[in-house]
Amino acid sequence: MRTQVGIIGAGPAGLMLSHLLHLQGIDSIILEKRSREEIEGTIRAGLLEQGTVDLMKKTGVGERLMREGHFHEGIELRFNGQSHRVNLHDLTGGKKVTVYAQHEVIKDLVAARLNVGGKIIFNAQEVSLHGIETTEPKIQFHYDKDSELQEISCDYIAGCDGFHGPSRPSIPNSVRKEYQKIYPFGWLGILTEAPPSAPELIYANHERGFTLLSTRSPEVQRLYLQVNPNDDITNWPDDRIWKELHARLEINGEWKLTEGPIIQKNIVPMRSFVCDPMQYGRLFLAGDAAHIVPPTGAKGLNLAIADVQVLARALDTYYATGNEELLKRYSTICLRRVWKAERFSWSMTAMLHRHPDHTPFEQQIQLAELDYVTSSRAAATTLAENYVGLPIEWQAGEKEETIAGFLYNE
Ligand code: RFL
Ligand code: PHB
Repeated sequence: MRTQVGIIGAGPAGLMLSHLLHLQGIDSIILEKRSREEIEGTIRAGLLEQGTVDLMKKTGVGERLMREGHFHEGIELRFNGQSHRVNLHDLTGGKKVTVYAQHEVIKDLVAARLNVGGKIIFNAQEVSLHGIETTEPKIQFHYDKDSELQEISCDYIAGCDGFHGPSRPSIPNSVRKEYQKIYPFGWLGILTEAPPSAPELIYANHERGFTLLSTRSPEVQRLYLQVNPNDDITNWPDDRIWKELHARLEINGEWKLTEGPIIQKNIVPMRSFVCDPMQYGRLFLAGDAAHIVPPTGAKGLNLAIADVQVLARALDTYYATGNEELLKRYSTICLRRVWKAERFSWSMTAMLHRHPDHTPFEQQIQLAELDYVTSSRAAATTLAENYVGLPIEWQAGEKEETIAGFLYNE
């Protein structure tokens, strides 16, 4: 088999890249180790930045998102028994965020690719990368455990295979620098069949630990509790979860949390991670394969989408003109934005969680920070512009907005 760009992984990064390349007339094949049902059913992210929504709309995959997504102009921060609204819309000159589940994004992108004959090989086994330092890199795999070895030759490989995939380790250790921080807490996430308890997302700092209240639909809500990352989900029967949620979300006044049957629950650990560079030879990493953020800033999926926008444009420039200059700068362009998102996600995590090793002094500093971001317009603006998403900076002075028209004519 041969294709121009071999893509490993059918997450948001791999699928969006394949979709953008198709719009630019560039051929790709996606290799995914899981089944279509699995990738379309995995519950993960929920919050899309304005730029992600705009890209989906502009490239023809935003129809259901515009119909079923929930558009939010603000978020609520709770601490010391009080509630404070951060008006994202006013503070950012009219930007919003959208709640639309990651697996719905996946369904829309898979459908868009398959509708136009796009090639996604599901259940691909033992995927491996070869010759990434040559001009004809190859991806090998098996259709299933007992079938013979297959090979795809390509011009470039996009490693969109998440944190545990084979792409990042294909970059030699001597070239790759990795930065990591492991947090001493995890998130217990639930889905519940209940009506919304609040019109906007609530991020709550409480002495018992952090809580986030988010939504999915008028019938299903998504909530998270800070827990010990090594805790077992069997220690969390439903009544314990509700008791904890009520306690941590309580405020002085009328507000009440609405309960419902819990239909899904799990615990995920939290880490920050960056791989530098994000490219080597003819291999380009995108999304979680290159970087991880703790979910408090809601940036992971959005960063994955920003990476592949840069990669799609760089590949388009190369195929149209033979100029490799943007491809060479791929990692540098992406990492600038990645590190800002890392900083924001780390700072939201630090501000909102209970840290097991914090002294009373550090707890007071944390409350002072929350007081500051909810009482100073300058501090609230900093939070808001990061939360709705920073632009891609192609080079000094040239931001995302100036590029959108070039890529996709509306
Ligand atoms: P993915 O989604 O992990 O997709 C990688 C794909 O590669 C496949 N794969 C392989 N395929 C072939 N061969 C192999 N050997 C392979 N190994 C792996 C996998 O099966 C998979 O299909 O990476 P991608 O595309 O980079 O997307 C990243 C996002 O999924 C991730 O950053 C977000 O989910 C993070 N995240 C959030 N991001 C947001 O922008 N907004 C949010 O509100 C948000 N909330 C969250 C989150 C992540 C969470 N968890 C579960 C960590 C909330 C949570 C709880
Ligand atoms: C979600 O709805 O899953 C969600 C929202 C905001 C976050 C993280 C997750 O910061």
